[in-house]
Amino acid sequence: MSFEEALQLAAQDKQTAQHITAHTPEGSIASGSSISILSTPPNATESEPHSSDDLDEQDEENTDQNDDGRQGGITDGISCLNPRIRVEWRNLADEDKRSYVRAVRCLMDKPAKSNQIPPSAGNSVYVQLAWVHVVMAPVAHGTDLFLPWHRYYMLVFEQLLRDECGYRGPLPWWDETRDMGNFAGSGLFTDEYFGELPEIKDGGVEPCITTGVFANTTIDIGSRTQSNTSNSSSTASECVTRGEHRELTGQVHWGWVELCEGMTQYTNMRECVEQGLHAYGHNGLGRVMSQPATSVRDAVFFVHHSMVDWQWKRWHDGDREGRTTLATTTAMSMDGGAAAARGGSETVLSSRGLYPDLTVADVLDTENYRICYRHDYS
Ligand SMILES: [Cu+2]
Repeated sequence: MSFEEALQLAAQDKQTAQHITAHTPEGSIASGSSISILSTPPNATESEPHSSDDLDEQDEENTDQNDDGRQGGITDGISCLNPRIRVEWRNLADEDKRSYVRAVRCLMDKPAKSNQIPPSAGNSVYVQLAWVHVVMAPVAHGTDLFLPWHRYYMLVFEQLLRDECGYRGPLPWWDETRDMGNFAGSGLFTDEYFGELPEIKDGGVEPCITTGVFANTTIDIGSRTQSNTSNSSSTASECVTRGEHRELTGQVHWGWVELCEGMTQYTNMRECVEQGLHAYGHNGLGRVMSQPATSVRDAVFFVHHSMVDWQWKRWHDGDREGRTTLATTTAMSMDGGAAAARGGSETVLSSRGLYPDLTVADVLDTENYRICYRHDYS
């Protein structure tokens, strides 16, 4: 989507908003099934500080003051008392940057959890995680589930870092608008961290990543039959290549952030985010990152999607009372199970068993007692 097209979408969005205002006396989003996620949390009387659910669980280390004084994710089972903070890459201490990329690399080197997916030998935890993205790609892109499923996916990723690789630092996000047209200058693409990001001009060939913590990795996801991509230029067993296409990264400007968060309808905002900064960031980083299903092969995926999540969070903060439901989400199957019948905010978000499912309602507000995080700035 070009920025001009996004402006048109914004104009339509405003007309729709006026239309709704004219026909509903309350003037709010017309949804009969709005679910307030802040009201009446389940088991409120039990007030357990920790849920038994793995994904909700806040580690002992993390519910108390950490060694380094960092706090985060403190919840009393009712509200999010002290959220974990996701830190923009440049605001992370060098030591945290190093331990973050090492922890991600650790997921790549760690043998797959037994009896877990996918069922083939020689896989790593990271490949399992990437595989989950491949199988979920058709429902998790181009639909209203794009934002909630990827939020859940980021939480699964964070929990794997903690459980499998002992990571205790904050999850980083990358404010790409600060690097418009020069992603290479972001500080991510150095020998110490993600490795090189060469500029690719017309017809240039993107090299394999041979420097940095992820040098010479392949991330073989195996069969790509479910990857839902028509472009076969990135086969799963090839090296991970990367290159900056500045005609695309040059589109990553702050105007998108404000335009998307100005939308009144969830679906319009989602489309604006997905086809705006999300798409330009992916495509601007070359052929591995531009594959919708298999882009997780490049670990930079996660700092990118952390930024996408930040955009949704900003939108939600614009109207915390009203933006508490995905009014138009219909029932979709994420796992083929019985949960498929439930739609809207009750739609189940699945990681195919890596961690317990959550629902859309669980992740609509990052500052609820279940997921309890926010970003270092908005
Ligand atoms: Cu995705």
